[in-house]
Amino acid sequence: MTGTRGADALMRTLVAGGVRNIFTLSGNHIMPLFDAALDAGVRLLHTRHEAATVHMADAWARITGDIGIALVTGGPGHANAVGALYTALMAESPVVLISGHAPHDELGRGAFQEMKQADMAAPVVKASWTSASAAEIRADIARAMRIARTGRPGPVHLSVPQDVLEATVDDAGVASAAAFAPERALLDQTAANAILATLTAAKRPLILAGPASLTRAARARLAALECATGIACVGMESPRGINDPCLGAFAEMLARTDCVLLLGKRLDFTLAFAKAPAFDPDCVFVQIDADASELDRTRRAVGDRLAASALADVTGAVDTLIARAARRASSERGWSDEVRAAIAYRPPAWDTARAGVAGRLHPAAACRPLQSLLDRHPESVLVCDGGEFGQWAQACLEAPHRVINGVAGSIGSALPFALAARLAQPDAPVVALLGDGTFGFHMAEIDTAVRYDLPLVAVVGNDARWNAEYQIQLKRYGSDRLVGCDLRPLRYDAVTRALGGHGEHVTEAAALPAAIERAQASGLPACIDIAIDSVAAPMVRREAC
Ligand SMILES: Cc1ncc(C[n+]2csc(CCOP(=O)(O)OP(=O)(O)O)c2C)c(N)n1
Ligand SMILES: [Mg+2]
Repeated sequence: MTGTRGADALMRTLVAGGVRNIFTLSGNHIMPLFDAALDAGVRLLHTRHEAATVHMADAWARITGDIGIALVTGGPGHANAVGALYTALMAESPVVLISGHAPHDELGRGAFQEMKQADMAAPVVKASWTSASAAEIRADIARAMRIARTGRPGPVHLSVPQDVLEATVDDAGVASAAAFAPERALLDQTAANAILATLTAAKRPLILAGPASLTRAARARLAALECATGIACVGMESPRGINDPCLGAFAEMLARTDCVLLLGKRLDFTLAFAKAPAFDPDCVFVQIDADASELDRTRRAVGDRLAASALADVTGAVDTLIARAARRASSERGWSDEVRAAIAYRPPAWDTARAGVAGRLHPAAACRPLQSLLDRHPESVLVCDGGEFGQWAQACLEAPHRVINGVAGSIGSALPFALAARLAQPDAPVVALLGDGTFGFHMAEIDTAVRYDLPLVAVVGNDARWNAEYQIQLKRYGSDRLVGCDLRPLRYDAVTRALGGHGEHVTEAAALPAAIERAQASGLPACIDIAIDSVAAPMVRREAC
C-alpha cells in the first residue's frame, strides 16, 4: 500500500508549522524521526543532555517568537527533559517537547523504558498526552503547537510511541495552516473602557506585565502602551519579584501605587501576594489575563479591591488598550517619571566597587565592562543565570534580547540558552553570565557549540561556592553553621579549552576588557572565568547610598 510512515507524517507536519530546527538527543525510540528529518529538511541540533534540548527550545522561542521544538527519547531521556519544562512554563515560553515512547502493543508487558510519560510531564506543561495512532499524528502535532501559543504561552508535551512512528498512514490529511493557529481571546471593548477609566482616575497608577511580555517584540509593545497611556509599564520575570535588582528601587514605588493593572502578570509570591508593606492596603487592582484561574486567584487575594477584570490574550489586549487610551496630561505624568527613575537607579558605589580580597573582582566590576560588547549590535543577546552572580549580571547589564532563568528560579540553563540564542541571532554577540556552580550543569554543551560553530561568550563569576545558598546559611544559621556549599576553585576556562573552545582567566579588573575582546574575536565558544569576591546579591535601596 502506498502511504506515509508516521515518522514522516510527523516531521512534515512540523515543517508545515514552520519548524526548521529541532533540539534533540538521540535514542532508540526516536530513530524513525531522525531518519525522517533527513528527507523533511529539518535540522537536528544534537546536544549532550535532554534538559539542554528543552532549554534550547525555550530560548529559541523567546528570541524568535516561534515555537521551540525539543525531541528526546522515551523513558530516561524523557525524564531528563521534564525538569527543564518548568523553566519554560514559568517563563511562559511556547515549547513543544516530543518524546519517544514504548510501542502501544508492548505497554503493560514490561516494555523497554516503559513509563507513564504524559503523567510525568503533566504538572509542568499546559497539555500532555500520548499519540494514539499514526492516523492522528498530524493532528496531534498541530494541536500541540496551537496550544503552546494559545492564551498564556507555555510548553506542551506529546509522547509518540515507536509503533505510531513506524506505522504507515494515508497520504491525505496534511494539517492546514489554520490547525496551527493559536485561538485568540480578544479584549472586550466595555471591559477595556472600564479598566482604562479606573487607571485614569488613579493618582499613582502602574501597569505590571508578566514574563511573556519580556521578549524583545513584546517589550516594544509595552513601550508603545506606556507612551499611549503615560503610565509606566513594568515587566516582571524574576523570582526575586519586587526585589529584583534589575528593577532598581522599584519596590519603593510599588508600595505607593494606588492602582495596578495586572497585564498577564500573576498575583503570586513575586508580588508578595499583594500584602502590605509591599502594597498599600487600599491599592485597587484591575486585571487582564488569558486564564480564568488567575482572575480567581486575584479575587481571593484582594477581594473587592479587584475593580475590573477581563479574560483576554495579552498581545491583542495591549493593541486594544493602545487604540483606546488617552495619554495622561503632562501635569499627571510626574509619578510615571518617578517610577522610571526609581527603576533606573543603581547605587553610585557600584561604579567603583572593588573586591575585598586581592586577585578577585567585585561582581559589579566583573559585569559592567561587558556592556560595550552588548551595545555593538541591535540584536545582541544577554543571558543571565545562576545564583548571586546572575543577580549582579541582571542588575548591571542590558541588551535588546534578554533571556534569564526566570520566575522558575531554576539554575543551569545559561549555556543551552546561549547556544540557541546564537543560532537565532547568528551575527550578534551572545553573552551569558553565570555562576561557577551553574556552569557545571551543562558544561558539555560547549562541545555542542563547537560542533555547530556557534560562538558565544560565557562569563563565569567564579567564587568556588554555591554562594546563594551559602548566603542563606550565613544569615539564617550563622557563620559557624556553614555546610555543603563550597566548591573547588576550578578553572572553567581550561574546561572550555579542553572541549575545543577559547578560554580566558581573569583575576584583576584591568585585564578584563582585553580578555573580552580576545574571547569575542576568537570566533569560538569562549569562557571568561573571572575570580570574584563571594558577595551577596544586590538589594537596591536608595536610602542605602
Ligand atoms: C535546579 C536548581 N537547583 C538548585 C537551586 C538552588 N540554588 C539557587 S542559586 C544556587 C547557587 C548557585 O551557585 P553559583 O552558580 O556558583 O552562583 P553563586 O550564587 O555562587 O553566584 C543554588 C544551589 C536552584 N535554584 N535550581
Ligand atoms: Mg558560585
